[in-house]
Amino acid sequence: TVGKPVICKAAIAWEAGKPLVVEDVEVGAPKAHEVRIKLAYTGVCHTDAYTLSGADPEGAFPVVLGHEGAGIVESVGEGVTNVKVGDHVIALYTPECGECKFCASGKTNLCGKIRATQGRGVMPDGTSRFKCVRTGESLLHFMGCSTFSEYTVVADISVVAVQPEAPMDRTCLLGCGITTGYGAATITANIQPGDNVAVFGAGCVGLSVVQGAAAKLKGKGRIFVIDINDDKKSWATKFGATDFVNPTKIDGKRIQDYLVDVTDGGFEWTFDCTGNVEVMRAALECCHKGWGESIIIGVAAAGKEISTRPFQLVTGRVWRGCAFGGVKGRSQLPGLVQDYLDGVLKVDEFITDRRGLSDINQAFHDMHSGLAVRTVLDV
Ligand code: NAD
Ligand code: AHE
Ligand code: ZN
Ligand code: ZN
Repeated sequence: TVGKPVICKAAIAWEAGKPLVVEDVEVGAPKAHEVRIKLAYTGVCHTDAYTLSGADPEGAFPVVLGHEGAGIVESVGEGVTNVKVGDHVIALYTPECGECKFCASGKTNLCGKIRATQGRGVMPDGTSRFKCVRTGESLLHFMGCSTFSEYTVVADISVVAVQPEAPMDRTCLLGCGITTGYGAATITANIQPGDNVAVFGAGCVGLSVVQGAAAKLKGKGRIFVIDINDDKKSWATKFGATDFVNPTKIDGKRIQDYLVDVTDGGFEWTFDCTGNVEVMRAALECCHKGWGESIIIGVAAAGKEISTRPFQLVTGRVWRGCAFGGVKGRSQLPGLVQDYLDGVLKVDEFITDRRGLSDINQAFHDMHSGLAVRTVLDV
């Protein structure tokens, strides 16, 4: 197939708010500095649902969604040196070129090299590698990954080779949810033993923050999980939370006031893993006066804005955020895969269901109903 298009199945999002349709697509051959991946497995992240819902200001249709995928390199374009045919790889929605202003700064994982084209749903040369066989229409890429397809094409800086002994039905989840939360706790934040931590939202991302925070606290300090779904209590405990609060069951008190009261002043670290701007405010306002930091991970809908009294910051609280946990994909993801192989990082425990690509709409349904932490799709 090298140098030729392949025809395969992909789940196409034709319109915002409509179910995906699994049908034949043509996936073009990789051009210079591009890599075609035969995907093995993909997770379904809340951000896929967010963009599908129409709430993403960058969302455009028709598109092949998905950004939490692992697979095998099927072919490479001219000039690709970082991966070769047969490598087991994870797609990176946060690429790492190593050369742009962002990468060279050493201060951030937000590579800028292809961000503009990625946001427009096209490859770095401004064109798409996806075409619908039935209609002949060109389809957009998503977050530089498009993993809801048997084959995809990504930029070479958007892919990392990982240990082939690591099972891809697990490592796909390192493509977003687990890395995002674990990285936020272990790389973006500077959690010390004895600190108190609050995690709002116990999905894959929030539970991964809990896992990372527990690793940093080494048994000293508390980890509160705040979720409106009581079923998440046992999940939170499993990953190391010490306390669980359902904010709808605290006698009408504001959650931030309740939490400040029960922690003698609030938290050293709080994390929003919901995408709800009211929750983000509460997460900031339950930080400890003088030093508490709140980290926004959740993605909010178009038009939503955060607010608080500036006094909250004047009195020493810090508001920040991160993408992909602050993790540099090509430099740091193999290390996380090794942690998984060494039994240090829990991954299997996040998988609540396994399905085929043809069942993808059920995976979205189970996410919205609160049943799923992660459904892994066998692509
Ligand atoms: P998820 O749907 O699996 O989990 C969200 C959890 O939040 C659920 O348990 C839900 O019950 C809970 N929740 C919803 N509203 C709440 C509220 N008002 N108070 C408390 N809990 C509430 O989602 P996920 O895949 O874990 O993703 C979480 C968020 O992180 C999403 O907004 C997603 O788009 C975002 N995200 C951001 C990044 C990043 O790099 N910044 C990466 C991945 C995901
Ligand atoms: N497109 C949205 C923002 C979406 C967003 O914030 N995406 C996160 C990753 S979510 C993964 O599940 C991210 O990486 N952001 C940094 C970036 O450069 O996109 C919007 O509001 O326009
Ligand atoms: Zn994601
Ligand atoms: Zn870069």
